Amino acid sequence: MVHWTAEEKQYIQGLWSKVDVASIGGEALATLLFVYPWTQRFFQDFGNLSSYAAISSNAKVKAHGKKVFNAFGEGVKHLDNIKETFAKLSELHCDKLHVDPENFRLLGDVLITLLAAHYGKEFNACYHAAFQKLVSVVSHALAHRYH
Ligand code: HEG
Repeated sequence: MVHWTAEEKQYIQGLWSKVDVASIGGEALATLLFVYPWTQRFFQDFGNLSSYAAISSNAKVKAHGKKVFNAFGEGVKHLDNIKETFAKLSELHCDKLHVDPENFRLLGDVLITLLAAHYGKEFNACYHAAFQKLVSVVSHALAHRYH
């Protein structure tokens, strides 16, 4: 099981409590779809994804980004239980959706970039390391069905 120090928990849960999940979630998914356009293949029924303007104003992208990062927030709440928290979602993404687990890592990196952009100096090396560990553990849990 992953061990979290009290400081890591504080960095992660403290910062996440301030995050506007709908906003950063929509932004993160939009960035993923724009910067790594091959990820668009999972969202072919989302309509117009032809430019950054189209992607970032797309209501389906916003709604899905919010959904994804609300689920991510469950992981933040249950740091000592991440594998179990994402067990059902791992089944969905691996068995049904066949999402390449590399994409979880990419989305995690996008999230960290956005947190750094939003929180500036507050998102220092300690926050960065704690969130890097978190996105890695969440990606691993989501990919668990592939292992
Ligand atoms: Mg996934 C559905 C969470 C990364 C593609 N994703 C979902 C759902 C959740 C979720 C909560 C809805 C499940 C349901 O309807 O029961 N996704 C989730 C997390 C993360 C993630 C927590 C990573 C942090 N997802 C992810 C990535 C891709 C992807 C990287 C593809 C690039 N997700 C995906 C697709 C669906 C979901 C295609 C189904 C969308 C639909 O309902 O049409």
